[in-house]
Order: sequence, then C-alpha cells, then structure tokens
Amino acid sequence: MATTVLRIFSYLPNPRVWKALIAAELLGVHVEVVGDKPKNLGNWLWDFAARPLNEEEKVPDNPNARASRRGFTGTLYKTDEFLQTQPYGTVPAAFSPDGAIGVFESNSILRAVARAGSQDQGLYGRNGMDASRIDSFLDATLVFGREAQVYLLGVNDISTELHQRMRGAFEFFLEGVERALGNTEYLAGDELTIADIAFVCDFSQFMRERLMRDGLDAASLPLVSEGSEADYPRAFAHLQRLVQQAEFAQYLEPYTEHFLGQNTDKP
Ligand SMILES: N[C@@H](CCC(=O)N[C@@H](CS)C(=O)NCC(=O)O)C(=O)O
Repeated sequence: MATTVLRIFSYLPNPRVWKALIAAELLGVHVEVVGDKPKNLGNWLWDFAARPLNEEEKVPDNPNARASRRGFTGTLYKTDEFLQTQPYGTVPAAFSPDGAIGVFESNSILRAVARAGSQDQGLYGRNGMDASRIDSFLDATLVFGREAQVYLLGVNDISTELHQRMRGAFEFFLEGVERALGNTEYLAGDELTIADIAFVCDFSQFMRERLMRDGLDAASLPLVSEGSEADYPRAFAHLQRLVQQAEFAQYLEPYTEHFLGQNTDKP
C-alpha cells in the first residue's frame, strides 16, 4: 500500500480534487479523500477529522456555525482549527497526514502531491526553472478558473458584463495554451506535468457551460465556448488525448463526454 501523503476534505465528485488524485496515481503515492455530495456538505463538520454532524449539532448556536462564502449557501459548520489551517475556509481542503499543516487552493494541493513523489518522474519538472515554468501555467489556470467559477455560479442569471468578462478570460487563457502547444508536446515542455493536469481539470469544468444553456438562452447570449474547437484545435486535441489516458479517464471521460464524446476515437 502506497504511503498516504495528504488528506483532502471536499464535496465529491470535484474536478479540483481529481487534480491531486491523478497526480497521486501517476506518482504511486496515496491521497486520502473524505467528503460527500455537494448538497450534503452543510451537514458535515468541516475539520481535519471531518464527519457528518448529529442532528443536535445542526443548530444556529453551534460555535462552528458560519455563513457560507462562495459556491455554497446557508450555514456551514467549520471548526476554529479548520480555519486556522484553512484560512479561506474553502474546499478542497488538504492536510498533512498529522493534520498540522493545511494546504488550500487545488493547484497548491496538486503541487503538494507532486512534491511528495520522486523528482525523477518529472511531474513537477526536473529542476527549479522547469518548476517555475510549470507554476506559470498553474497560475494562469487559476486566474481562468476563478473567472470560470464566477461565471458558472452566475450563468443562470447572466448579465452581458459577466458574459463579456468570461469571453475575454476564455480567449486570453486559450490563446496562451494554443501558442504553448505549438512549440511543445505538453504545456510546459516535452513531458506530462502538473500544468497539464490542472489544465485538463479546470478547462473541463468550464465546459460544463454547455450543459447550462438555459440562462444563456433566456438572456439571448451564446455559449462562451461556441465554436472554440476550430479556434483552438491544439488545446482541444491535447485535452482529448489526456482524457483518454487511464489515470485521467476514470474521472474525466464521463465528465467530458458531452463535448468530447462524439470525437473520442476508441479502439
Ligand atoms: N480556487 C479554489 C476554489 C475553492 C472554492 O472556492 N471552494 C468553494 C466551493 S466551490 C468553498 O469551499 N466555499 C466555502 C464557503 O462557501 O464557505 C481552488 O481551486 O481550490
């Protein structure tokens, strides 16, 4: 049994958690995952020792009761210890195996897994400069991911401003991806790295917009990603190729079927 390098608490399934799980599998390390469906996470104690709450604990005067901040509504039960290790109080929330150190932001959780593996595997580059280039893509992906989060949470009641902002972020991000893939086989060079893992998970999450057309239709706005396969062929081919790789496929094949399905070239 591989060593457990991290514990993650989150709603499940969550593409932000898949980043860490894909890296763990590629590196042969183990990440423990604890959590529940998104709608059930309000009935959980958010803590290193996360657990479902008893009925009598789900009361407004529970000292752990806090107003949700982003992506959730209503009350969440977060312990003081949770907020000490997870200052933004978000999930996925990762912890060192003893719970002493909190790691937050899914790209940083991904980095933590990569650092726990052997450098010989090259997943976080083979030297400091490689790692810095990989970090550059991870940061660009986070900026895109944040825009995508605001957009997807607001898509049912979309404004023209929000739509335009997402369109700009989408084009900016994908132009960079497309250009990078014109020079190298993978995003950050000629090997698979965590930059590719973050790209696949965050970009696939954004593509959920194609399953959320109602709000756009009501506002007579097009999909931000309308026709983008033709504009960014390398980005989509890269995504498709990685989604077919076993470590990615178990999570991402069903998740991307709605836009890659018809192109998937299976033996
Ligand atoms: N950029 C962050 C996003 C994390 C995030 O925003 N999580 C939200 C749910 S989507 C959360 O935990 N919200 C807690 C709250 O509403 O209090 C990441 O990649 O980990």
